[in-house]
Amino acid sequence: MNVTVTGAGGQIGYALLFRIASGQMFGPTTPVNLRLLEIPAGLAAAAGTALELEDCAFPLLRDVMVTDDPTRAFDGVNVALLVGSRPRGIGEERVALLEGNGRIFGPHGTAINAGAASDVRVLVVGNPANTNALVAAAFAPDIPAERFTALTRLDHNRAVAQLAVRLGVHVSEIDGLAIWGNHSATQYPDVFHATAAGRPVRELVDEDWLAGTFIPRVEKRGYEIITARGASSAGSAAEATIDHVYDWVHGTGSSWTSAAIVSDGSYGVPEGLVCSFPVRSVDGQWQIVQGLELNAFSRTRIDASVAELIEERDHVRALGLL
Ligand code: NAX
Repeated sequence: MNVTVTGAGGQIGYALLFRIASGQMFGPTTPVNLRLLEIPAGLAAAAGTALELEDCAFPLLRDVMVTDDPTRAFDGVNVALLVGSRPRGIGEERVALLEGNGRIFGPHGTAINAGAASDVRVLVVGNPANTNALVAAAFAPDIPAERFTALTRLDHNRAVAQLAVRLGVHVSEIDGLAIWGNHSATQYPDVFHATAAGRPVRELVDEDWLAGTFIPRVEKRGYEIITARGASSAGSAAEATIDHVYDWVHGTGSSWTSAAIVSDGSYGVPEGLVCSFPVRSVDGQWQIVQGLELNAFSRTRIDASVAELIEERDHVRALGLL
């Protein structure tokens, strides 16, 4: 398995690479080659991580390449984890952020299109993740768009954890939760189809708690982490990245999870947007869970997040990135 990690010298890269090399992403029998892509300023950090990877003597790790050349990094790639992105500057307009990231995800899409293996799967972690995935897919016209996804599994895992605490159950007893929309402050964690130890969650919580406590806590958890540790989420982001790819490759069984995938128009989300949905992974492909009834509480919030995605899409389109 050829795995490329962009932004490999950053903090998520550091938390992620060892887990991949140890077998957590593909299981205990699949050897991996790692390609660490960085910009020149990040190469030294990535090279240092490569030394440590060597020192782990992982039985499954075959080869480690460190490079600042996207063409080399994505040649033959099976799984591309696009973590490196340009952070938002202080006071920077959203459109400038989208443009700056377009200059990263456009060329990465082009390099993936040119060199990736025919079964390539792409997961965008770098923010704004949904729209970065849209741009990368647009620059890779020969690769089916559904191979481009963005990470909302961290939001999903955070929501599961918060709900479990509130209801006094273990996280493994929460089922049927979903994140809808954008990986941003407009995301909507939906508990209306969830169960906790087999009981419908909607009978155990009220809308005041959902609107006033649960949803804001999940949406703002990233800020809570930054305030607490003085740096943004890294270990939990890496774990969610592992979870997303593991489920994509191995399947989810009957239960579902959350991932931002290309919309097919389900639930009124415009076709082509990269939007988070409740999803199952079946035969190596994400499928949107169908037939869920959405009440007014959910519909309003999903529509607001989708409106933000449409706005981002229109910005990158105006910039000539789509
Ligand atoms: P860091 O700043 O620690 O690392 C980013 C790395 O990317 C740097 O080493 C930088 O040199 C590299 N980089 C920049 N441009 C690059 C390019 N064109 N090619 C290759 N590498 C490049 O950030 P980190 O904490 O690792 O976070 C990475 C991204 O994940 C950020 O955009 C962050 O906002 C995003 N996150 C997304 C999450 C999600 O759930 N989707 C959650 C965690 C995280 O906030």
